[in-house]
Amino acid sequence: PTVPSLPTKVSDIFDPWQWRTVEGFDFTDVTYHRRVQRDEAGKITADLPAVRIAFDRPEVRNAFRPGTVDELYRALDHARMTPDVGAVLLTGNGPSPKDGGHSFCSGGDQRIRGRDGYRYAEGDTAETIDPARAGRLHILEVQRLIRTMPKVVIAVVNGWAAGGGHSLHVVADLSIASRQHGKFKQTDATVGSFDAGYGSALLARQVGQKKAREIFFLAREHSAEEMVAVGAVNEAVDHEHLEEVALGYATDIARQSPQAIRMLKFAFNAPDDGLAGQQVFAGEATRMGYMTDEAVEGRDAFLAKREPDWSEFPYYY
Ligand code: S0N
Repeated sequence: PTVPSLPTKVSDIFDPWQWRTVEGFDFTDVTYHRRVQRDEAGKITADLPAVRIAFDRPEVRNAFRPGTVDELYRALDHARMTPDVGAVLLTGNGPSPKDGGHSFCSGGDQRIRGRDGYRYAEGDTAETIDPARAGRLHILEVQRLIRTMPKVVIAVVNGWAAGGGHSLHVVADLSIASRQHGKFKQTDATVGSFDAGYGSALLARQVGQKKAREIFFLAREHSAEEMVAVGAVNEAVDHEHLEEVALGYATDIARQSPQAIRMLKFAFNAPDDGLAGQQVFAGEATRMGYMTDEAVEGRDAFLAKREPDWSEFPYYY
């Protein structure tokens, strides 16, 4: 029977039964779904702690134009601020209606790029573009959000991960790839661009300097299995089971302590993120500190205009 609350099937391996569309957004370039539990009739009985955010431009191998990046940021930020979401699946819809090609993301839309200010919306011209919005590589803001959000971001690489799309999988916490269609190609240098931040340096942390340089300098195609072998991808999975396996990851993540997960994520990040990484880690530590009787004593003493009494609190546990 037709279940009215089922969302549209947005990709060949998207299972509408698992999801509801997150309302309140007018996205055109990405889709945003929340995982749900349904009863036998298909009625939603609970939200589950995972979301799915997907590029939705399969006709251009899910390249992102400026508006795509804005939408992606908004969806990720919404997921960041949703307290009962612990995992984000980042993937690409498809296959392409034009030629059946599968893609995760092929990076920046090369038709809307350049020194004339790449942050054009369609219809903008050099005369109408808001200078404050021109020429910003705001996909880097998305990378930082993925890196600093206290949730596990899983790149579900269903097809091509190229250029800036390759970098997004690198910056994700975990990557799972389609054995048949997951393909990796770092084309930045081919088109005269270069991700000199996470996309390259973090990749080198993952696969070693020589391999990372090979991936960038030669811009060759790499299979999912090859990427597993070098440590850039966690698992290669038969295409039809890719999202199912990703949901299994999300389910296992949801079994862990949220606090432990975010402290671990920020601890993994900290050595590579320098003081910015320390700040994120320390922010969480401070938040936890505020929950102790000791911190409450400091606050209460200030508010009561008295000296704090630390006698209850040892220097060593
Ligand atoms: C992904 C590749 C390897 C797939 O090859 P395949 O399967 O042979 O498909 P194609 O026939 O090449 O592609 C099918 C159709 O899709 C279009 N298309 C593909 N990728 C893009 C793209 N990135 N931009 C625009 N269109 C794309 C093709 O043109 C084709 O269209 P039709 O059917 O009309 O001919 C292969 O496609 C490939 O190599 N793609 C380019 C990958 C690439 O170099 N990406 C850019 C790398 N740099 C970055 O991402 C940095 C970011 C950036 O530069 C940027 C640019 C613009 C705006 C913002 C940014 C930003 O950073 O924020």
